[in-house]
This record gives sequence, structure tokens and C-alpha cells, in this order.
Amino acid sequence: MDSEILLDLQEMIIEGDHVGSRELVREALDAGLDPHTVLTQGMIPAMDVVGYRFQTGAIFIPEMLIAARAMKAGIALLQPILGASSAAPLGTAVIGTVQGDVHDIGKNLAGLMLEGAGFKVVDLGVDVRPEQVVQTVRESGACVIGLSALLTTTMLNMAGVIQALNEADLHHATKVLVGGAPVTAGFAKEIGADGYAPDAASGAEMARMFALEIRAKALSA
Ligand code: B1M
Repeated sequence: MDSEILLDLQEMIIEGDHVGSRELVREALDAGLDPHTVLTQGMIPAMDVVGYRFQTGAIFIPEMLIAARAMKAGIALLQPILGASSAAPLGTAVIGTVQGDVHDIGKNLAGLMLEGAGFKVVDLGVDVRPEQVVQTVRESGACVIGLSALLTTTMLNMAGVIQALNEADLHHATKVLVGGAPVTAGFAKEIGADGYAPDAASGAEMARMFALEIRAKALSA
């Protein structure tokens, strides 16, 4: 029964039915399914199918956009649950999808999980330039930056953000986490990021550790 709902939900997202997607997320939650299970087993795999169909020429950009809308409609229902935080504020996290890239579903999920972990999140949106990150970190005193990239071309722009933070002498006070489908731990190391998150939940956990580390250092200084 549970797996049937999750399979139906995948189908709704693949077909781009945003009304059906919302209804099935509601049904899954009413049936007592764990919101993380709904997300990771019912929704994210649907986007992999959509990506595969696009890659093989079975669908085109409009269908990808419609599927993304159905995904977002479902996530909107999960938002109050995933983003709910019982923890004391840990600090500020700045997030954004790097320059040249408009994919925002993974970045939005990362933001939700960071909120759930107790961060105040400043979301710079998509197509974010390095200077925007630098300015926001300066203004907000953020202790964590979460960067997202979905294209093999734009992931290279993550290095530009780190370079800009180094030049502004801000990297010592803030940790940079990178994520997104083409990003790897090796790539993160290569560009001087402080961490790589394969998914939004582990990103939030890593960010929490970083924030506590920074707080402990400040207390002992
Ligand atoms: Co695009 N697209 N797309 N697309 N798109 C991909 C990424 C692609 C793999 C599809 C494919 O060919 N199989 C391919 C990239 C190929 C490559 O570079 N190797 C691709 C392409 C080619 C393109 C265009 C170039 C197509 C064109 O115009 N010819 C174009 C580029 C536009 C641009 O950005 N300049 C384009 C456009 C689009 C749409 C606008 C139509 C739409 C995006 C809508 C939106 O986001 N609002 C779209 C979509 C929907 C996809 C796919 C199908 C789905 C992406 C997604 O949302 N995945 C995608 C195929 C795929 O990924 N399987 C594809 C679900 C999401 C939850 O996963 O973002 O990886 P993800 O996030 C994960 C983790 O990576 C991690 O957490 C999440 C899970 O918990 N994570 C973080 C991500 N960011 C993090 C940050 C953190 C922590 C964790 O910080 C702390």
C-alpha cells in the first residue's frame, strides 16, 4: 500500500501533474509515511527518470519544466514539516545555485534541511555571482555557505565563489559546502571547499558540525 502511493507519486511527477502530485503527497502523509521517505523514495527518483528521458531525447525542456513544477508542488506540502526546527539558532547559512545555473530544486531542499537543523537561511536564489555571496556573507556574518550546481559546466563556477571569499579574507570565518548531481567529494577538495554533501540531509548535518566547531573556536579564543 505504502509503496503503491510512492510509485503513483513518482508517476504523477514524471507526468508533470502538479495537482495529482500534491494530492498524493497529502495522501502519503495522511497514511503516516515518513516525510523523508516520501521525498527520497517517492519524489527524487522521479527526477532521475525525467533526466534520463531528456537525455535520451524522449522528452524536451517543456516536459522537464512541467515535471519540476509537479515536484515543487509536492515539496511545498513537505516544507512546513522538513523545515520545522526545534533547535536553538545555530547561525546563518547562505545558499544559492551558482552563476549560469537555474536548477533550484536541490538547493531549495538543502535550504529546508538547514532550517530544520536550526539555521537562519538566506537564499540568494539561482544564477548567483561570487560577489553576491561575498556581500551577503559580509552583511550576515554567515558561518556556512551552501552552493549548488547541476551542470558539469557551472560546477566550475563554485571555484570562483571560493576564490572571491579568499580574496575578501572571509573564508577563514565561514565554511563552504558544495552539492549537486555532478559534484563529487574529489571535486570539492580540488576547489578548496570545506565539504561535499551528496544530499540535503547530510549537508545540514555537516553544516551543523561546522557551526558548532566555529562556535567552539570563538569561545576558546
Ligand atoms: Co536540467 N539538466 N537542464 N533542467 N535537469 C539536468 C541536470 C541533466 C542531468 C539532465 C540530463 O541530461 N540527464 C542535464 C545536465 C547534464 C550535464 O551537465 N552533465 C541538464 C541540462 C543539460 C539542462 C539544460 C542545459 C538543457 C538545455 O537547455 N538544453 C538546461 C540548463 C539551464 C541552466 O541552468 N542554465 C536545463 C534546464 C532545466 C529546467 C529549467 C527545465 C529544469 C530545472 C527546473 C528547476 O530546477 N526549477 C531541469 C531539470 C528539472 C533537470 C533534472 C531532470 C532534474 C534536476 C533536479 O531537480 N533533480 C536533471 C536530471 C537529474 O538530475 N537527474 C537535469 C532533483 C534534485 C533533488 O536533485 O539538485 O541533484 P539535486 O539535489 C540533490 C543533491 O545533489 C543534493 O541534495 C539533493 C538531494 O537531497 N544537493 C545539495 C544539491 N544541491 C545541494 C546543495 C547543498 C547540499 C546538498 O548545500 C549545502
